[in-house]
Amino acid sequence: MVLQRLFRAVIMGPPGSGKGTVSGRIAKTFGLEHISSGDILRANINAKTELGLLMKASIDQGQLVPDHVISRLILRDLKAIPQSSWLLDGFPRTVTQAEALDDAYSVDTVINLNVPFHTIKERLTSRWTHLPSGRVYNVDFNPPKEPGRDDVTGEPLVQRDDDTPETVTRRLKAYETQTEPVLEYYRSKGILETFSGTETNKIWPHVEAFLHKKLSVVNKGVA
Ligand code: G5P
Ligand code: MG
Repeated sequence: MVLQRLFRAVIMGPPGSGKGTVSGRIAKTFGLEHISSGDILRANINAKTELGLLMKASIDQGQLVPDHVISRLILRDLKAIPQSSWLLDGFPRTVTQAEALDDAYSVDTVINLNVPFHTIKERLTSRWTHLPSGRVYNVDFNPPKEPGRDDVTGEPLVQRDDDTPETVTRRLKAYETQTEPVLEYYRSKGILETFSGTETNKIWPHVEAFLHKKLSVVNKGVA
């Protein structure tokens, strides 16, 4: 679908709910630029930047990094792509971050993946990630063509340091206390759309149909 005006979306959901997986499909189908705060932070850790080294301990322990750090990072990246339609994955994660985003941009829609916590815990311990691209695999759900290697580059896959059972529990707790209030924030603005289920392949057709409808309205508004 060719967009006639810029479209700005956010995808939310607990750790492991499939934000990265669904974002990849949205980016491919609708041409939105996928910006993942977690991928950006991990790229900094991998490149051993000052910021990456400072944030690594919090991330490995399943805690959120400070609002001002992540807001500055993401808003700077968005400023660099003024002519792109985008999908933010993992940001905002607190009401303070949502307010910082609102001050700079008007968000068209927020997709919320509502997946039960017990489903998530199993997934994360069998996730493999290609760090440079953020592509994710799962031993059962979407295994790589060659074990341990990224399908596109052939480079090695790694397990994230924060995917241990203890850290996953802490990440889910942080989600409940700090991120769930953001759902209410967007619900009260009338732009939250929730998709519930336990399987990405069953959730995806609903997300796709919703975005087709939403984007055709956006395009009509311009025509
Ligand atoms: P991230 O990187 O944003 P999380 O914790 O929000 O991390 P995560 O873990 O990346 O989210 P996801 O993107 O929601 O999960 O899920 P995914 O990767 O697509 O899917 C998870 C696994 O399940 C994969 O292996 C996938 O293949 C598999 N899968 C998908 N669907 C199915 C299915 O239907 N069935 C099965 N069996 N498997 C499936 O943030 C990381 C850290 O960075 C910091 C924080 O410390 C955070 O903990 N951070 C921030 N801190 C403050 N503010 C922010 N805005 C921050 N952003 C990041
Ligand atoms: Mg992710």
